[in-house]
Amino acid sequence: MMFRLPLAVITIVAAAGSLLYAGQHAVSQKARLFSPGAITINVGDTVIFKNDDSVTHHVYSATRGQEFELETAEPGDDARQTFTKRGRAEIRCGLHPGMRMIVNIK
Ligand SMILES: [Cu+2]
Repeated sequence: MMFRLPLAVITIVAAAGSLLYAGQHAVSQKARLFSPGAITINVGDTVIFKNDDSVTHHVYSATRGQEFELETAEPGDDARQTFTKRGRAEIRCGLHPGMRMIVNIK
């Protein structure tokens, strides 16, 4: 019993630590492009899509297994997506068909 409690505490602290340090990655939407055009992140990381443009933007993925759609974002606003599965997601804007980027999730 002497060993079990400290071990449990260590496990909880480690789990909390990994949540605390889940990465955040900024992607800009500017001049009707995503920038950068590709990023690599870890499972559990969040990508913040910042609208640095003068027009409304949108973010979605129709990639199989990585599907999501965020609310449209006005200039100055951002939209966030946490990626919970390994793989590769093609990110697009529903308002500007030429806007595409890749998120690789390790
Ligand atoms: Cu757009």
